[in-house]
Amino acid sequence: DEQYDPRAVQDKWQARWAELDPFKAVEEDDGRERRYALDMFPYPSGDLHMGHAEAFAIGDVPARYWFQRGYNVLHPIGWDSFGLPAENAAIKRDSHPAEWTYANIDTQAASFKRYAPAFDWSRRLHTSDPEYYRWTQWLFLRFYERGLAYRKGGQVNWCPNDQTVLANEQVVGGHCERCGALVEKRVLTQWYFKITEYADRLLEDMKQLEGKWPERVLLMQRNWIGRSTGADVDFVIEGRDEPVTVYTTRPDTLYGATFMVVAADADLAEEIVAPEQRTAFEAYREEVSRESEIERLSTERDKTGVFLGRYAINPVNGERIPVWASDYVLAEYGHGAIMAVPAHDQRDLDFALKFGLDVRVVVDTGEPHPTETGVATTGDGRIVNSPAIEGLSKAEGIARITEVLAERGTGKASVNFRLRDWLVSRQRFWGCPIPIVHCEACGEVPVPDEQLPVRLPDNLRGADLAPKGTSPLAAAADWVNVECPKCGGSAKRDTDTMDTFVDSSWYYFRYCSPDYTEGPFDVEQVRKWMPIDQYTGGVEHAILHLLYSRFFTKVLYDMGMVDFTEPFTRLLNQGQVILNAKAMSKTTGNLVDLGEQIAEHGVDVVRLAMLFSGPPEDDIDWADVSLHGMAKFLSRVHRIASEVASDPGADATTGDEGLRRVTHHTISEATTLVDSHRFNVAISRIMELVNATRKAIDSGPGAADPAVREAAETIAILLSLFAPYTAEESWALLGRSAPVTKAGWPTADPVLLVQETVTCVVQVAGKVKDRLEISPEISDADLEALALASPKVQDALGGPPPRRVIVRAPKIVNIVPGA
Ligand code: ANZ
Ligand code: ZN
Repeated sequence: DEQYDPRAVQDKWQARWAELDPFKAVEEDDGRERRYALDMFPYPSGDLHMGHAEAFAIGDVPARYWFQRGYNVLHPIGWDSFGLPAENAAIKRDSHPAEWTYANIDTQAASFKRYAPAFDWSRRLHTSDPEYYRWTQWLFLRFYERGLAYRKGGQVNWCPNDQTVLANEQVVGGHCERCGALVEKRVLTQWYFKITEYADRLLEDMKQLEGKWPERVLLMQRNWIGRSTGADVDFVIEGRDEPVTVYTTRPDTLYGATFMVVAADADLAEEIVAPEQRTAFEAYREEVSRESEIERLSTERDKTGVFLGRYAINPVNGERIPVWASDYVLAEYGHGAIMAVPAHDQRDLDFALKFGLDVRVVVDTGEPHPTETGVATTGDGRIVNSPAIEGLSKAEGIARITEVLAERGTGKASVNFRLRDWLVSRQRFWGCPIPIVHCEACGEVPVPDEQLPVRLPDNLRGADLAPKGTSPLAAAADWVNVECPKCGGSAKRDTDTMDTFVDSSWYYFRYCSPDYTEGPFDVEQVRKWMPIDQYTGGVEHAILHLLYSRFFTKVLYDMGMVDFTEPFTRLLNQGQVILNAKAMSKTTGNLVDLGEQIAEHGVDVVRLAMLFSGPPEDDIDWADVSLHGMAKFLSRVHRIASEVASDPGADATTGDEGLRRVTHHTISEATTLVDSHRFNVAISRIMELVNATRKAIDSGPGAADPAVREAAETIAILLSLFAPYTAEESWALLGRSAPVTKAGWPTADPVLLVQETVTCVVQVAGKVKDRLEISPEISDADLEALALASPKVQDALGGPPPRRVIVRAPKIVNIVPGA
């Protein structure tokens, strides 16, 4: 018979689904429970690629499952449509970034419609629409009012290629997260969001996510926030009035501090360097300014530094210790200066050994002296050479010395975070304008809400947008020059735009009421839909997007706009699609074209291959995937549906019990497997059901048996989560009306789940001695053991072991007794 072509039914069903619009979320309460399934929204960088195909196939499974279960499901789609690639394309083509952006969105939307995730298209949004970014600006102003958006000067990360500043989170291993260029430092005045004010809560609230988010994402967030506890200790510097404070996690080692190190690029180093050391210091600082943070913190590198010609006084013993400058101390962490304890800190030890500085053991860990081994002893032990805390353990020592310092007024307990404030301004055009006006008389003035949105000018294009280190918006004179909203005097608009991560920090709220005009979202709708039950997306967002979104949610909570503090209840990170173990992403280029794959194999085959290849978290090597196998399976499904010879509504209970048992076992297992995201295993169970059904048709009760219909309908419904076109086509062949998506998830009949038994006859020397109730699937070996263990058989055999045992599972066991 001719092979089914999954491509043949796509157009028909796509049109039919568009008509039925089956995936619309219902705003009103209709008695159904709600579920919110969200996929990380795409950036419109051309057509959809293989990575999208995987992510959206995975994200679609829970959405379709919940539809089947009768929930009121919100599964929206939109575009993260501001950003640099659009601007670079516009420069190249002498056009406006909007042209490229919206053309790509149209392309992706068309591809999505064919790929057919169960989206509610009516909620579609684009972050570059003024209707959307009006509210991004509104939120910025609320942050501003709360002191959470502020401007400050200082050293920032600068991408020399993209000609813009970057947030710390966008610097990966010292390189620009987007283009890979080596990031430089510049001193600039920029806008920041005060995410550090939420550091404790970002950490604390992770308790809500334990076991629901991937452990590695939680770990990455925890490390990024980097909470550390210790003490601030004040050291007097000879010849300086103000003491210098250092932050230490090991105040118990204070007596072992043999020198102090100041960050080479900290103002303090510049201020205290002695005249005779200035030339050496300045040369060194110049060298350091060219290094990345990663290089600076590396423990592998040889230590470098310069003596500042000054001395500090240890507050506990009055000892005079030299002050050095080095790059391994960071200006922006703690106080930009440390007390160095070479015996118990490896970096300090490396430094001391290189420059011949003292090493004094103050914690006896039982290990050899660090100068002998070159290894600092960092573990617990008995504190020595430390009059105020002699003999204590590490923990006791930390507690006690902190008290002593506090009593003397030379120190206190302290908490530090690695997390820095989020730098949000960008010197680029295609982003959300910062709604602030700078007035000569009034300073920073927020644009009044009723004047929002501050729209991007539409007369800039092509070369006007070329990166030059300052915002292209500055060139639009008629846009920049405005009346001050406060005093009416002449003022200028802020010409920076926001980091696009600001746009994506709140889009999922907007989906709950995408056309709302009274605010960023309708508080009531958000209360009904959120938090999000399932969020699916790439692990590349493990820090950036997820941390920022969590921060936004907490601010909205504090504003009284939402009643939860974590936006994403469950998170699933899909793996990557690779080819012969080479990463296939937008940066490395697409080695396999999704459009071509779909044209050749059809949507269902591609989706099924994505889902069947392994657990959703694992990478998929496209070279290992059997598209032919997927097509063959779908063909078998289709053939079964076309052969079923009973009427819809036939009474399944009158059908073949063996097949019914397989069907109901499959339902039961598929339910558990989908619930636990083991989609690939769920698909193998469906495959087994297909095999059993084939067998029932060919060599069992036949195509007219109602159990065969029951199996075929079950296959169609279960398969609708993974291969929607074939599922729908099968459903139609079975005489059912579309859409299969809402057929309802089948429930397993518990009676059919109970293990069936058959009776096995056990003969000894040709005489029936026992009857055993056993599983029909029992192995010969198990049955033999069971038969020999029977007391009646043992009686009949007497003492000696049997001569032969002939097993015909599951019906009969024949035993020939021994002599
Ligand atoms: C003395 C000491 C003795 C330290 C010892 C450690 C072990 P975390 O956990 O990351 O907070 N430190 C402080 N400020 C620093 C800076 N700006 N740049 C580089 N290092 C800095 O680490 C805190 C520890 O890192 C501090 O505790 C300090 O070294 C160093 F046996 O002080 B410690
Ligand atoms: Zn003014």
